[in-house]
Amino acid sequence: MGAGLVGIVGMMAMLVGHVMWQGRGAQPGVLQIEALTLTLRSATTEVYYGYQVTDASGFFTLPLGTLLPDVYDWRLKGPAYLSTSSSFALTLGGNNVDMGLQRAGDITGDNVINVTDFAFIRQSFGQGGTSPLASRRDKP
Ligand SMILES: [Ca+2]
Repeated sequence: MGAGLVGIVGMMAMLVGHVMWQGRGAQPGVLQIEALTLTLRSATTEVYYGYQVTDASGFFTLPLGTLLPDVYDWRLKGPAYLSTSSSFALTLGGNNVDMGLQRAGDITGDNVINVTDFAFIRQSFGQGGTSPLASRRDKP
């Protein structure tokens, strides 16, 4: 590997995202550790990054490989949360993007909170911390 290529590899882009999971307590806190999926899309490129995990402070770090500097739309979805989206200008090196509050309540994962989600939450009411997602897994 030539010295020039080493320099280019060293300048790959990295995304450091930050979110706040609604209803999961303050940061840092173990309840802020949660999975998410992320899609980045520019005018010419779309990349899906499945299953990233935030740390106790709501941060996740994602090496972006060969993505080139451009303006990218992002869409983030947690397992029981409404999706959020916005855009940022990607540069080589580190890119800090605050992706904000992730609103809870989408138990079914269809990106809508409605009576079906409420039915799953109702099944878990008073069960001492059992996740509504656990109730959902028991159903077809
Ligand atoms: Ca839903």
